[in-house]
Amino acid sequence: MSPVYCVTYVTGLYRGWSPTSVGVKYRGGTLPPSLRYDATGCVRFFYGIGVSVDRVWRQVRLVLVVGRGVSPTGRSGLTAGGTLLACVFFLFLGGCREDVPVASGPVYGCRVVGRYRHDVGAFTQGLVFEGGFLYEGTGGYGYSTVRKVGLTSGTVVQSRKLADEYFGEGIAIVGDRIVQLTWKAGVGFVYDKETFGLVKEFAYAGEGWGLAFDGVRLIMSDGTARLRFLDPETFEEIGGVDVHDDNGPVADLNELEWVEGRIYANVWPTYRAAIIAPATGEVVGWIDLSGLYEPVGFAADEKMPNGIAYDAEKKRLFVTGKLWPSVFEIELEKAE
Ligand SMILES: [Ca+2]
Repeated sequence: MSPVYCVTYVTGLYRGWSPTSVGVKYRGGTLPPSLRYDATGCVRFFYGIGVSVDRVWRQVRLVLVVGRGVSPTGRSGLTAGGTLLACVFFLFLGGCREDVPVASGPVYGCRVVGRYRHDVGAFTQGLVFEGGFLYEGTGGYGYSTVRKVGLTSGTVVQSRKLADEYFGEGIAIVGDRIVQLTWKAGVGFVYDKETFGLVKEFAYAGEGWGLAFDGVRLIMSDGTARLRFLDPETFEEIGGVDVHDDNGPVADLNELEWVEGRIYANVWPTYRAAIIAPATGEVVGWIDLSGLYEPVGFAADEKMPNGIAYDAEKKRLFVTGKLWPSVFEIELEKAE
């Protein structure tokens, strides 16, 4: 069969795993100009190199697409039934942003002092440590969970799946409850920490990204340079701070952690975490997390670290990433 050259739209394949639209251009066949594949869409075989336009992340990517399917009618080409086995390899990932320019504050390196197993199916969007366990919020439409994980075993000892329409984001522990944001739904969830039973829902404006608790207030990021403070009982907005360094606003603040009076924030999509003074929003330092782990085959904007948890009792700092196989315990080193 002739090679099929695909121009693809791969929205959601690597962030949310939602059904993927694929536009196909091909040689000499009778296939329709596009197909939508999920569990039912199928071609018998195709491969190609195409451009993936990611409208969610506003990026353009060059991708190699390889697919093989089984036609229930025996016809070649696209069929309504059958199965599709497709692999999408991200060869070149364009449109990525430059790393955040750093002009203010010291830059800390990090030294790995521990490594623990992490579920490679966990698209980490929130990470908290308490009582020997990591609590994790994971994302992806149809895959989002809140879970409790043994640190040393990596075993998921408790888990609750979100409804398919929710993309789970940051989590925080407030007393005997776990609070979880969702990305675009404007809905947050409050669970009983012991039973994972749903206690209540709450609403907020805009997107939900990261979440942390400073002992008094919830701190919430939404992809901008603004951190909002929420009342942990009513979830009303009670303040906020604009995060900035010498270059101006520092946007795309993602997963958050409260560490000894500072807010640590993964900055998406970079290898750096900002250390933020909560009263002023000033970035007082950066953590260089590059080199911890380099996933192969991940979208360039999804392979960075995301997930910081702090063990306040033993003063241990844990970092992982979306779908990473490990959680790293790190110590900061003054690098510059
Ligand atoms: Ca965290």
